[in-house]
Amino acid sequence: MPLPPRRTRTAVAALAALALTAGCGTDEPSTAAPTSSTSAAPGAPTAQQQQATAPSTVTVRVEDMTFSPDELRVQVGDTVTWEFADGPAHSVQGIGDSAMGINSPIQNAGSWSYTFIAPGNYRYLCSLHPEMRGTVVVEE
Ligand SMILES: [Cu+2]
Repeated sequence: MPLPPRRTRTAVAALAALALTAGCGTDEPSTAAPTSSTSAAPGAPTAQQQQATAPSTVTVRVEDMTFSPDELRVQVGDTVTWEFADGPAHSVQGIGDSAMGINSPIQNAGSWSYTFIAPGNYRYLCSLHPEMRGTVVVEE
């Protein structure tokens, strides 16, 4: 007895509306239009997009018991790759809540990458050698 038939009717109506909307969209040749308009007309209101540079990758060498460079500046969206090339094994371990995602395995060869998606100052150390420290400054 608890289920009123009204709910079902509403759901059916919503589904029908969705189907109608989808039908409208597929009728128009809308797939070709946006592609040609964006490539043909580099419009004026895209100043913010033009300012943003393409994401890049910056490399930090892990050797001689140091991170080199031990401080670097990147933009939001950039990736930092740590290249491990030392006898002893090291890790990259973020310091503090905002750097929790920086957490590489312990390794003495190969590389590990992290993409920074929020601005801020990220400090990190090697969990095996806490005197090994570095900073990544991520700018908007
Ligand atoms: Cu280390």
